[in-house]
Amino acid sequence: MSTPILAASRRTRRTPFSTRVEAAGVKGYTVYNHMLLPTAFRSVVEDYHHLKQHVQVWDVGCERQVELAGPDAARLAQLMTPRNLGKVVVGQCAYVPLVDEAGRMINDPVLLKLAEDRFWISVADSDVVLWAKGLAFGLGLDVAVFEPDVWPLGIQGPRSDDLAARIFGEEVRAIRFFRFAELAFEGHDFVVARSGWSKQGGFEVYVDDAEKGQALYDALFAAGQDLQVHAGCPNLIERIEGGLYSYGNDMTIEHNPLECGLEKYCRLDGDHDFMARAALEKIVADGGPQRQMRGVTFEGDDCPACVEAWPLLANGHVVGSVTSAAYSPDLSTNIGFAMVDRSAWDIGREVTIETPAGNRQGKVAAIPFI
Ligand code: THG
Repeated sequence: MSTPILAASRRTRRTPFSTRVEAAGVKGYTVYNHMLLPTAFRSVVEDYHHLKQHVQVWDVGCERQVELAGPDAARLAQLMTPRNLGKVVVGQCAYVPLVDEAGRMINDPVLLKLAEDRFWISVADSDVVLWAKGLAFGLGLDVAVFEPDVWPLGIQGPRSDDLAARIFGEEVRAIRFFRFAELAFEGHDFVVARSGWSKQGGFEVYVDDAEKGQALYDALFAAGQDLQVHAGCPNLIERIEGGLYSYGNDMTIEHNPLECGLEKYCRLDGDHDFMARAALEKIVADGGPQRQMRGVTFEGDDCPACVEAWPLLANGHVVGSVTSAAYSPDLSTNIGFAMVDRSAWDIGREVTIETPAGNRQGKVAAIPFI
């Protein structure tokens, strides 16, 4: 059987960094927000060890921004999420489930409050800009909704503070988790946030000028030689260990945020006005979610990639499905995420997973694994 290739075209949009990523030896791409996202450089396992020890520069330009600007920007942002945005201040990021009127997950972005009347919604893989434009028009809101040319560039790993300080100065170290500051590099101000899709620490630079961003990319590599800086990307193993969910893989529009373990970001108290309120209140009144995201650990050889959900069984009955999985070198076991029915979701419950490489015995586990 031959491995099919994914053909590129204008629709699989490149980023200002794609040429550099290819020069660094990218081994594969996936498509995210109609844009290229690297999946491995040396190998997923080598990248994993390197990410946990050193520092990597990530082309996450596919984390597109949906900008809301104007007098009704704050009102529209709040309508889209059950998280109470009332306490979010300018200069702050917030992880916000976006949920529709039926309680369905639309996306799980990071929101940046740039000004009282201006936000960036840094989206996962679904077309939030179209939904937001429809809401703004349908409700007659006074707000501009568009996708600006902004490409996040990640600096991730335990040495990311040291590398970022060489480029942006020592003040970058003072940025707190999920806060951002505007810092200059070669005379251009970049939004620099302490955030990113790994648990190894780091920053995301919101590049709003392609040429300046390319100069920044090159400077990071030049400055980080002795730190063993390497091109990297979100790592499948590390993100499962750390409990970072992937919209489209682990959760979709078929799920509500309470099933996804995102209740911490859903406030039903408070008087903030969001469109999913009645739907989420009904789920709670009816006894809460009937299935929920869990970890699973399972034995056997390194598991194959989970490109289709795998059935999860308890006592011979299907009680859920595994949506992401990988072998964890640091935990010496296979780990994954699964949506599991209430009847089998207790931690430690013995389960069977039907992988394409055969059935595996495993256990329901808590998230995060590390
Ligand atoms: N950075 C930016 N945009 C993004 C992502 C990102 N868009 C797509 C995707 N990632 C969105 N998903 C997530 C999921 C988790 C987190 C960030 C984005 C995350 N969560 C923190 C954690 O789990 O530790 C919790 C944050 C909090 O409690 O507020 O960082 O990575 N720009």
